[in-house]
Amino acid sequence: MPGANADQLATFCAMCVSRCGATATVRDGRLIALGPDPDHPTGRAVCVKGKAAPQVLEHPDRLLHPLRRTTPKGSASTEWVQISWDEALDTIAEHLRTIADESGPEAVVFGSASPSTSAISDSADWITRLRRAFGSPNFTNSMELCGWGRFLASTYTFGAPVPGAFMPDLDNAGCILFWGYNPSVSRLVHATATVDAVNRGARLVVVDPRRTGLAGRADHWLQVRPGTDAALALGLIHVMIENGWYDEDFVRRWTNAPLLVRLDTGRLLRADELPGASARTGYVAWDEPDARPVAVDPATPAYASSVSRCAVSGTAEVATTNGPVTCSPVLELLRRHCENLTPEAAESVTGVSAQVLVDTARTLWESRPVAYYSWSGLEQHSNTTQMIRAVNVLYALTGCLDAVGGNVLFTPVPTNPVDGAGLLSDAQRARTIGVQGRPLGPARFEFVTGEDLCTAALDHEPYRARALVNFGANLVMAHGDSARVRDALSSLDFFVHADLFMSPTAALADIVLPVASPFETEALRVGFEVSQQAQSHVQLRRPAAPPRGEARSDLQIVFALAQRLGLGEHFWDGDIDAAWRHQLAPSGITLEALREQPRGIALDLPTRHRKYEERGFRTPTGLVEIWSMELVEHGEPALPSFTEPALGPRSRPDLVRDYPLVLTCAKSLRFCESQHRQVAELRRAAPDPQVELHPDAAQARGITTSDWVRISTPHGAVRARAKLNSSIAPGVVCAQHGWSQGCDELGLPSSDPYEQDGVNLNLVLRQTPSDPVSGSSPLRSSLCEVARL
Ligand SMILES: Nc1nc2c(c(=O)[nH]1)N[C@H]1C(S)=C(S)[C@@H](COP(=O)(O)OP(=O)(O)OC[C@H]3O[C@@H](n4cnc5c(=O)[nH]c(N)nc54)[C@H](O)[C@@H]3O)O[C@H]1N2
Ligand SMILES: Nc1nc2c(c(=O)[nH]1)N[C@H]1C(S)=C(S)[C@@H](COP(=O)(O)OP(=O)(O)OC[C@H]3O[C@@H](n4cnc5c(=O)[nH]c(N)nc54)[C@H](O)[C@@H]3O)O[C@H]1N2
Ligand code: SF4
Ligand SMILES: [Mo]
Repeated sequence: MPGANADQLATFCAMCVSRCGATATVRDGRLIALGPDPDHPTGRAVCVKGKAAPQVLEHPDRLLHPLRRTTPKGSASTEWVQISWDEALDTIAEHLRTIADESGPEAVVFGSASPSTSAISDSADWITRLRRAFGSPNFTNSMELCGWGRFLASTYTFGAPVPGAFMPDLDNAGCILFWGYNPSVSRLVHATATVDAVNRGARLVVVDPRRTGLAGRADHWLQVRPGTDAALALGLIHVMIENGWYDEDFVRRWTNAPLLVRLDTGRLLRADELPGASARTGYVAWDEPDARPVAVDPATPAYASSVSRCAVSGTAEVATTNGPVTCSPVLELLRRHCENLTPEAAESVTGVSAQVLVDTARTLWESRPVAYYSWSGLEQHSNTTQMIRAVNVLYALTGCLDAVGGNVLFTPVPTNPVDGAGLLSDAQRARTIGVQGRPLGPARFEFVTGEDLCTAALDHEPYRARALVNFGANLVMAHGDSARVRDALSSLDFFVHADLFMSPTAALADIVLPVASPFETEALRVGFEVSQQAQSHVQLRRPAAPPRGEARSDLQIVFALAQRLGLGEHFWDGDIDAAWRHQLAPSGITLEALREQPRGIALDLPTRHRKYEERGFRTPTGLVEIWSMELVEHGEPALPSFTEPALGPRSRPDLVRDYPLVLTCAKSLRFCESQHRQVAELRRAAPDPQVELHPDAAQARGITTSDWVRISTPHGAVRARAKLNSSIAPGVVCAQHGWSQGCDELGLPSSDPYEQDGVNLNLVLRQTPSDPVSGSSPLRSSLCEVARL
């Protein structure tokens, strides 16, 4: 019990993407407990990790002072000496300036932990601002593993991040579709809202190789073979088109379905290719009543009435300035593209029964509006971009985007952007590492993949990455081939790492900075994302306890570093309050008001739906791009396409004899990614890494529950404990990444992340063969064998 003299402080937990509204119990300057705050829009519950926040904060392993390495990298043991903040900041600034002078600011890569697994969301925009003010286009934060599909890949279909920014309107959905997403583990606030929705009668569809969490409550659980999700989506699209289970008005008016494609070039036929029409803009469709091609321009008011008469099926010969060409509307080509993926054919590829597939397509149609979310299950594959495109096109057919109960861009609180978009020149942006190899990939948006970071550091391609300024990211544990990541980080001239704990990545740094826990710092949160109510909420989180040792918030570090680098003019000369005032100005909410109301202030913002009706979609055609010209221009398929996962049983039959099982992975309930294993309260119930496998697969190998087993891939072997799960297919196993930390209180030693037969899964996975568009790594469908130890 909190006991006497305890104060209750309204706050929110920033430890993961859920960002749960919470009540902190504080006594004698210590955080004693964290509980839910039901009056907060995300405050219905806190999870085990949130409840253990005091133990994370007060853990004896917290970093308390800035440290400088005294032993060379690569030596048997690493030693550190405590230094002052002044010395740390001066040393950092001096190294960064020297490297920028010698090699250009792009030689300095910035990095951070993912905002979904850490409190970096408090300061992410400011870290980006610092990077841009410094002049570097290079930022690494696992974008290709965590956010590509939700945010950036979807821009090639919708011109906007769906479902990353267009969030599922769970309160009003008729049908909720979770595809490779398990919010019961990963985003508590979505899990509670989904249970409410199901209780009020919403239908639920879950696509997951395991029957986890909410799948147990689903109307349809689609047990997909890992990495074959694109085939499943195309199979669903097949059924939807064949049965007319799609929103014809939306598809005609707001997707490029009626536009004609030249079958000879695979390009959309342009209006200026029609004879005698050199000045015309736009594209061409086939007017059905008049049986002739017509120029149509999605940017004009006449477009809607023209395309309402136009064909979305068939083939026609069209006279162009270069002679006749055979053309078909996009929807016809999509239909043909999916023709062979009958429910039965899709079943043979994906393992999802034909009947379940048809029933699911019917539910999606009959229970609209559909709200969906996809996440890690679709992110970490060699064919991620096509998978995402397939699900995006499927979603487009429902016509539910930005509709009540669909995926909605909730109205944000108006603020001044602070990520410094204008501070980086186009010339510098063009230097992003990886942009030449994958021009449509994360590098286009200033994100450097793990693979490209290693190549730049080790092989100096496209140029040498010489320094890393890293806020948290545990790169060694996050990426496939941990040993290569270690070698890459060790090869840097200078590496500064800011963290709460010494991680395997931090251990490779030259300087380590102690970061304050989110419960020890002030942070401004504008919008809690998941609903209009949540998105209207602004909160200035107050510290529940003073920072331990000399720890500082990431924000304070960013502002201090900016001063030392001579960039103070972009950082209000180090005055964080002034910066926040600038950010908040358009909202009308003052810092003083927020400080007085720790639970936060909600604006009364109306939700506006179907905003595309005002300004179209931000794609090249202004329409939802079922047919993507941008992808075609870069040699990628115009329609979403299925390819077998590169390390799967059908692509690599040569490996199947020794590695007959498909290996995927999933997050742990009690830990975020590579963190939190040092906390006894969390570790006690999950002391060892697990691998889930079907009882038949276990029996065939003489494995019983809780046995230690060896997971072997072509790259080595790691250990885990067997967990029998009859809801996973017999040929599939699901492991956990992120294990290396010890827990002194429980007498559990830490484990060397580079040691064979250790517990770091990513040691035996690889960053390649990666997705051709994004560079996403095949962490979720590769081959393995499991044997009893
Ligand atoms: N095999 C496999 N690999 C994966 C994944 C997978 O599912 N399977 N998932 C991938 C995904 S989705 C992601 S996001 C990455 C995760 O990789 P990371 O983004 O590196 O996340 P974590 O492993 O949680 O490590 C976060 C680090 O940041 C520190 N930290 C926590 N809070 C803060 C803070 O507020 N400030 C600072 N400065 N530091 C902080 C922690 O102590 C820890 O050292 O891993 C990826 N790797
Ligand atoms: N407790 C906890 N919460 C977290 C995190 C954490 O580590 N722990 N990490 C945070 C971060 S960084 C992220 S990115 C999010 C991720 O949140 P989620 O995406 O929910 O994370 P996972 O559980 O890794 O993956 C979701 C599901 O994908 C399934 N899956 C695996 N392979 C495939 C496949 O090939 N196809 C399909 N369709 N599904 C597949 C898994 O069985 C799993 O149930 O969670 C955030 N929240
Ligand atoms: S789900 Fe848990 S760790 Fe994540 S914000 Fe909520 S309480 Fe914190
Ligand atoms: Mo993530």
